[in-house]
Amino acid sequence: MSERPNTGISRRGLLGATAGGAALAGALGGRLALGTGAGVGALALGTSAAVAQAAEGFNVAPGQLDTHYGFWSSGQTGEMRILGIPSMRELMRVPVFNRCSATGWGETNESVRIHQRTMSDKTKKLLAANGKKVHDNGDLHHVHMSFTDGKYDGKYLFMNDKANTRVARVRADVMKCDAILEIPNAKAIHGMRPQKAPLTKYIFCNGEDEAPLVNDGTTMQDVSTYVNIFTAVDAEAMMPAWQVMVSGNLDNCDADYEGKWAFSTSYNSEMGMTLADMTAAEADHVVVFNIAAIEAAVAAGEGQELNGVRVLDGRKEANSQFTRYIPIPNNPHGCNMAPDKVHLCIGGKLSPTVTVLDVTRFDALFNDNADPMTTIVAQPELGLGPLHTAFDGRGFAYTSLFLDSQVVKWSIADAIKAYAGEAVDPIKDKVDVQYQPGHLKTVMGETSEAENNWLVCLCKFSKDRFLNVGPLKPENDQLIDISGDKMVVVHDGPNFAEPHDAIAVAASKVNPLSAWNRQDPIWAETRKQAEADGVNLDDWQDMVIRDKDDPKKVRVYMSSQAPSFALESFTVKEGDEVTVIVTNLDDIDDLTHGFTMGNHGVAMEIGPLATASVTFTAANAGVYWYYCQWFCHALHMEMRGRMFVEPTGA
Ligand code: CUK
Ligand code: CUA
Ligand code: CA
Repeated sequence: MSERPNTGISRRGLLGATAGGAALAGALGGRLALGTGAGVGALALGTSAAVAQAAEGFNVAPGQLDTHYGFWSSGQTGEMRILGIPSMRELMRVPVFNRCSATGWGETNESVRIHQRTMSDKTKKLLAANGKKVHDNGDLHHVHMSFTDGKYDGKYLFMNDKANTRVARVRADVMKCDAILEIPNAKAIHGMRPQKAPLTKYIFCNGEDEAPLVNDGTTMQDVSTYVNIFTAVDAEAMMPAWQVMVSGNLDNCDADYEGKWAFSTSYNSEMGMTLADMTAAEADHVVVFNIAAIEAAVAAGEGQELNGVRVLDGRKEANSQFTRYIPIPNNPHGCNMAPDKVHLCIGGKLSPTVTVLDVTRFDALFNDNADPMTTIVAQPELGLGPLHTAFDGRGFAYTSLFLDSQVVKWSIADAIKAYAGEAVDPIKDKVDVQYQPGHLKTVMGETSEAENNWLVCLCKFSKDRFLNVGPLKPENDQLIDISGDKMVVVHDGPNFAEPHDAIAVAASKVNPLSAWNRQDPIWAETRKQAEADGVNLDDWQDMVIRDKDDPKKVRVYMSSQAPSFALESFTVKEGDEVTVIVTNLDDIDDLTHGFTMGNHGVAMEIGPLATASVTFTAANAGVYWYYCQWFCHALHMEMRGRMFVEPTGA
């Protein structure tokens, strides 16, 4: 292990030097006492023997496999990443909201259809006006797996795009995105969680940004017309199921283990438009959504229909049975349901506390109009900038302290005792992390099957932890051994912009295919077109077809078997709209081909037994080589052919 300082010596100095630290410290406005610093140094130091022992467990030798999948968000990169845990090796990148040069995602017809399938007409028009097929950026903060009975079921992964108000689904059998939904009415989907029980019927989606409900420019200067929208998306159909207007904005969310509630934090209960206004109140709140009441109202046709979605009014003044508001200090952020199925932990961010809510008391909020404060069972003071909380299977919680650059381990039971007046310290350990942690995740910790082995801590700053690569530095995803009494940081993992969140899933829950099923629905439309053209995609066949109705359109069908394409060449005319459809007939493990058309900006992946297609406009007359860009065979370089583009009028 290197001798990087792991003590608190330079931590506060570094903190002051960061943009994030400075901004937050400023926002704090001296409201907080620095009460937690003193005991930290003694708690934080793991012995080097413990480090060595823990590091041993994290080492996955060549040829050995990780015990867990990690599914990582990538923030503004827009993709989902798969890492192995505990090795922290990156295993795969799955493009979702981004344009991918390797796979052609965002450009292949299959991916463009997935992007466009559920877009509103207005969005399509906007995109057409921009001359763009899809938004090819995204800000992917949260990845979560589908549940059955509070456990991961290995079926889907869901993720948000804060930048373009979207949610997407990745099929866990092939690890490809199969649906992207742009959510109407809401703005900036941030917090996003699948329903945990009885199964994932809904994806709960927080709208973070306020806007007029009918956002057509007529009232945009009048903040009193702004609302925030909570959306439930039907997880199978990937269409909006219903929406609820709320007071205040929405940040992070989670759901309970009975399927009764969803809950969301709000940092802007003030409905402020400036930093000063957004931090003005001493307390903001958590909104509790009553799913049965909402479903009944939707079935009864209450509320209004807007852009194809039923919208109910759950704002405070509406006094509905849809929502309740629980006061939480102060600009809260994280929202994490414990695997004990009872306790919901809310990170205070500007407050040094985590507020613990007992969700079994939520019935009384709706049935008896109970005082919301009666649901609060603990409020331990843990340190500065508590953001997110993770859980193990032993009743311990682990909270990231952004400003302190630490993870604090605490006992939920002891925090409850302390809140009731007993003289117990809920804090069991603190460890320094490098630096400024956001989300942190235990293995299976957001399910009822939480494990006690690893904690992944996603740090926003890496600063001096890696070789300097210029002004833009990687983030630092750290692996922490939590199996003993003391937490031990055992691995630093540089990662590109910008993982916010991750989940860790036992390998036994995830069983992807090694080759595609030839009938896969992703290329169903391509298959339909092939049938209409009289082409059998399942054969070693090649065909060039000029569309009968639109003679500018040419479809080129070819299969591939290492090391050749069925077509050595094909001929089109200048300006033709050319669609190349390639089927990979190789079913050998890991035998992916590619199709790159020279000087046309076109490249795509064709996995074993997959069909993929891409459409482009043939450039000026001449010969253009296409080639397979995925190294597939000793004669891979020879896997190429020519496109002859004839001059117009030839
Ligand atoms: S948020 Cu980024 S650290 Cu988008 Cu879940 Cu808290
Ligand atoms: Cu096929 Cu390289
Ligand atoms: Ca606030």
